[in-house]
Amino acid sequence: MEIKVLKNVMIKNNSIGADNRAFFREKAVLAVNLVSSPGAGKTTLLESTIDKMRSKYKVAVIEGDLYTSRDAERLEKFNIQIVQINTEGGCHLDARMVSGAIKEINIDDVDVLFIENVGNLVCPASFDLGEAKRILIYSIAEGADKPQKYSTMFKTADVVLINKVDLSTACRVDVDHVEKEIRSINDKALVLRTTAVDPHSLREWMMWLEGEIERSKKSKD
Ligand SMILES: Nc1nc2c(ncn2[C@@H]2O[C@H](COP(=O)(O)OP(=O)(O)O)[C@@H](O)[C@H]2O)c(=O)[nH]1
Ligand SMILES: [Mg+2]
Repeated sequence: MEIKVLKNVMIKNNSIGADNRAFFREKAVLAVNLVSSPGAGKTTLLESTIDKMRSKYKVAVIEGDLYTSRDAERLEKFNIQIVQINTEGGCHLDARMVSGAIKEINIDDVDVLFIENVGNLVCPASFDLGEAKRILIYSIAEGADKPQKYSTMFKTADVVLINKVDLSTACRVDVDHVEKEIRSINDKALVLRTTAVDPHSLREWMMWLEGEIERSKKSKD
């Protein structure tokens, strides 16, 4: 019985996720779902990324958190559209929450929509939000064994950013080894190394992102 209930929840989620995806396509908006453990660097990456791109592209953000609007407050300085979702203890965003949030956004004024998911390396993997791309930020400070331990999350990512590489020596983590582990789980994902606090480290990430934004704009023509 329990299994059936769970199955129904997933079917419903996938159906709303498909509607969200169709909506984003129609509006030529690149929707990006940022997933990670708590503290891996999602908001920091957003701060550095938005700062670099906001003169060129129109950005909106959906912030997902159990409680508080702290991440949304960190992004207020950019003067962009931000919607906060508080899951009140829920460990992930779902497609219905995103569907509600996009009603609060003037989507005609958006090129790229970042969705910062709840920090959790398990649950968000199973919930399609209707995003075009799923970005997993994995911080090397979490330890080299986490990709294998939380492999579902790594399998569903389009891009894996190995973040906090500036801490590799202090954390005694061999970044080449970590990258090999990730590639052995998902050989299709783009794997990049970043230090989100250092905007200079984000060149490849920005190139990839801008390429995807341009692609999604063209798909409308
Ligand atoms: N040294 C270092 N610290 C980072 C990096 N990225 C994020 N941080 C720090 O990690 C902490 C958590 O980052 P935050 O962006 O809030 O993580 P989130 O919970 O995934 O949104 C903050 O103190 C950041 O300054 C990085 O690449 N290197
Ligand atoms: Mg955050």
